[in-house]
Amino acid sequence: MQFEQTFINFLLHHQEKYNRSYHFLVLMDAVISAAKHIQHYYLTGALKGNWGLTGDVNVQGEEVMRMDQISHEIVIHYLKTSERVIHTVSEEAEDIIPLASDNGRYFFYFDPLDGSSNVSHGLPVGFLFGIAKRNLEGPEDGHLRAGRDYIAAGMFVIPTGTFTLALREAGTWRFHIDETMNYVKPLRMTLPEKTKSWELSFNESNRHTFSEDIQKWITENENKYAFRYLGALAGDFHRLLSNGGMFMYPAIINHPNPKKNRPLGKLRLMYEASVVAFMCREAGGDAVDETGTPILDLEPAKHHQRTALYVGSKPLIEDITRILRK
Ligand code: FDP
Repeated sequence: MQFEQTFINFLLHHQEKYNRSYHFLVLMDAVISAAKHIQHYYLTGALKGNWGLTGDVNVQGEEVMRMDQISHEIVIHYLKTSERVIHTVSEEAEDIIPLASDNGRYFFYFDPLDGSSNVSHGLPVGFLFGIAKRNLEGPEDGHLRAGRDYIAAGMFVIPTGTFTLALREAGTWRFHIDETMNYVKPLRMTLPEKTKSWELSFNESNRHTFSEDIQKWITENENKYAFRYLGALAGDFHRLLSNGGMFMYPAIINHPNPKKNRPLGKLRLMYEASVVAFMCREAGGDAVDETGTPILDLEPAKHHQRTALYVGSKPLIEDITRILRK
């Protein structure tokens, strides 16, 4: 028989080694429980009718999917029972949700089920989250944290059973779900330096809506790398962490219908871009926005703020940053 180290055992040792409190363990136990529940509902979704729409439209004007709603409720339930979260931001809720406002220790920013175009097909989607800690030295004002202040960020790729967690200054680690529904076998992820496996990932159908400089960069570089696009950030970023290269969701500024321009890009700063930027930095990579500013330095003014995103291997991010800062 072969046994692998479990995620909780890995984390216990991590907390012990760095002389950290048990509070983070309590929170991560809640996160794992939530992910397993989402996984279950997603796997049985086709049979139970969970892959469809609720009939409601959310604040962003998008049709709400049953799985979005179920996943949001699951995560909120477990965050509440952890009693460790001061407030949380969910992609599925218009307002910031206060939880353990007085005694909480963390801020939790999440997208419970990212990659909606994959849901009705049962293809990979993601549960992404970023965690920041309250000010322990003085009064806490509850301001929204920039990615550089996260202490951890992670993602579950559902239903593939993979979980990746980055811990501040302690690396990015990947786990796989086993037959007992435990996440096991920590593997440290480092972006490969060799360019042979690098891939480019972006929505090709948007290409002519990008800035001229970005279009030119793509034309000059596309033949050097393979091209992959799943349409769900967690899945695309999962490949990137193993193979290297760059995922991008640039600003849309040249759409033939100007009403469809998205000068701030599409992805959300707090629970999408900062999450993958944090994981990428811990794996040796980098991430910038449309102005070439590091994603992790962006201070959120609003909790659902959008940003353009270029994330991946350092040499490619440095190259694209030169173009973006021109
Ligand atoms: P989706 O809107 O399908 O939920 O969160 C936004 C996101 O998914 C990302 O997961 C994904 O990378 C991107 O949008 C896909 O957008 P396009 O369909 O415009 O390519």
